[in-house]
This record gives sequence, C-alpha cells and structure tokens, in this order.
Amino acid sequence: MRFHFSLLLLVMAGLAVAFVPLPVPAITPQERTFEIDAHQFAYSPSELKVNTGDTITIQLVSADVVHGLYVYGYDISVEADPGQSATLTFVADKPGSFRFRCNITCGAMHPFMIGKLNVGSNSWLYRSIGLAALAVFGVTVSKKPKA
Ligand SMILES: [Cu+2]
Repeated sequence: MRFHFSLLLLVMAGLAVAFVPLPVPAITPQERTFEIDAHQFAYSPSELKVNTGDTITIQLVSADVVHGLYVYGYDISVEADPGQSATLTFVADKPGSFRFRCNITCGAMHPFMIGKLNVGSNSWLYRSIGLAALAVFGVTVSKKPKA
C-alpha cells in the first residue's frame, strides 16, 4: 500500500512539473524592425526597447545629409546616404542599456546626435519583485515580538 501511495505522489509530481506554468514566462525571441529617421541632428525615435534575444532590424532613413548609426557595446554600425535608407540587422544578445550615435560627421551639432538602445531582460523584473517580497518578509519576521 505504501508503495502505491508514493508511486501516486511521483506521478502527481511529474504531472505538476510537466503542466504547471513556470512563474517566469519564457520570452520568445522576436524579430523586430524599427524605422529610424535620421536628420540634423537627431534620431526619431531616439530610444528603442527590445528583449534579449530579439533579432533587430534597424532601417535607418536619412532625411538630409549622410548619417550613420553606431551602437556602443555591440560595435556595429550602418550609414545611410541622403534620402536613402540602409538596414542593419543583429541579434540583441547582450542585455543592458547601450548608447548609439551618429558616426558620420554631419554638421555642427553632430556630437549631440545620440540615442539609446535598451535591451531588457524580464528576469530582472521578476528578480526585483522577488527581492522586494523577501525584504517585506524579512521586515515582518524581524518585527515579530520576542517571547
Ligand atoms: Cu551625424
């Protein structure tokens, strides 16, 4: 009898492992395309948000003169001729916040032609929630009156 009971537990545990959803949903990497309008002396949009593992295609469209786009950390770049567009495709495999900037001298305010690429990892969010929960738990425990 005891054997049957533990076998039942084993089967239930197996079913639970197989079917209970994970607390952290796996993020399926996506293919994302961003069209960035480059003009003296700004990008539009100037901030991109993606998830780690996404395949990113940046379509850089130059509205006036030759502009470039160089992404720090990834060390990749693309440049678009006046009135033309150029594409850059890469896998956002490094989480973090990366600046990008124009790497073609395009005029007086060229050094200020910058933007930001945010490669997010949702596990950070869950970890911070977990840490916050632990902190609350810790505070609650420490407030417990001593016998
Ligand atoms: Cu420039």
